[in-house]
Amino acid sequence: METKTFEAPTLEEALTAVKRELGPDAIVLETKQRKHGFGLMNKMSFQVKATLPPKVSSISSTRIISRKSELEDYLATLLSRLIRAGVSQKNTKLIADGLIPFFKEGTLRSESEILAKMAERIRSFIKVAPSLAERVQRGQNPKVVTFVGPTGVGKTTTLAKVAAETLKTRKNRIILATMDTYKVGAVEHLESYAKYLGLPFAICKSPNEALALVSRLRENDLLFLDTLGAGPRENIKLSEMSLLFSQIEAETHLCVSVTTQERDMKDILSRFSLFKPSYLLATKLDETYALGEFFNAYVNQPMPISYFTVGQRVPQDIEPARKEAFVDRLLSLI
Ligand SMILES: Nc1nc2c(ncn2[C@@H]2O[C@H](COP(=O)(O)OP(=O)(O)OP(=O)(O)O)[C@@H](O)[C@H]2O)c(=O)[nH]1
Ligand SMILES: [Mg+2]
Repeated sequence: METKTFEAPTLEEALTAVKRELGPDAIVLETKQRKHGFGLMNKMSFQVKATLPPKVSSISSTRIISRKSELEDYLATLLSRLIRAGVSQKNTKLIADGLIPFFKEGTLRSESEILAKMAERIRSFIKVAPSLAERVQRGQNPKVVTFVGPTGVGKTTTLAKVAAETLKTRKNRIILATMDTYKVGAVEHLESYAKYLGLPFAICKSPNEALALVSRLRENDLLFLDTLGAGPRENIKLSEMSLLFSQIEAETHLCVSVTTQERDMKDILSRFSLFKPSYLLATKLDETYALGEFFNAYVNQPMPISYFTVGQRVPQDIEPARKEAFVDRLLSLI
């Protein structure tokens, strides 16, 4: 708003002129007394510079517009983080679609509200299960727990971590056994964990030996059975093992490394579905910031996630799967 100058013989008259022209809200910026002429002939006058306050509505609307675009920028930043993490365009849109109505309604008024809504939206695509230790604590333990999956994803290491966690509940006698008598050093690998944890250890050279071991289990025993890694194309190995597990009613955790490409992960999920796994177990979260491909492969899966493994150390590098931890990692917040 421009300033205007008013002049009158008295200050009062100048201010009245300001009020008449600019109204009661006028802001006086400056007043000056001026002398005209010399000696007895001089005359005084008063000059007032005034302006109007900026319209309240124009302030608030510009603020709302600028705030709105800041918030839109923030939403765009979060969405680009998802894309950078490998979440597909389709899934990113699916996540964003859940936020847009709230945006339009004006319900999301700060960055933290947007983040919370987005986290809630992502959480809605994920299912997690209580940890085995929690279920054991409640007396809901299975008799046999197995870990299946492709070679090298961390099945043996994870088995030792979960056994160690369950051991803390002191509810059951825990036994470790392996069916992996093919790979050099595989027996010694699990045996060394059994020794470390002070647990009994057994070797099953065939499905029949595994069946016999299970039949000898006592009430409340909990057997952790390690399997040999099978590539998704090794159908015979997979079929033999799945047949055995269906006979012994094992609780099966399908282990996948989150570093696996989406296409391969989908292939693994479909080939290992013959085990009817109860849980998906996500390994090696420490090895990547890009959880998007895992998310894409997982989105339509019915299985809850049981654990996240986050490093090589046994027993500490494992967490019961938590939706919040997954979202934080997916959005690179931790
Ligand atoms: N960085 C990282 N490495 C892991 C994790 N879990 C396991 N590993 C490592 O992955 C490698 C393979 O682990 P194993 O437990 O032998 O994997 P496996 O699935 O039993 O392998 P096979 O029996 O050969 O199929 C080892 O070097 C582990 O230390 C994890 O969460 N993070
Ligand atoms: Mg192994």
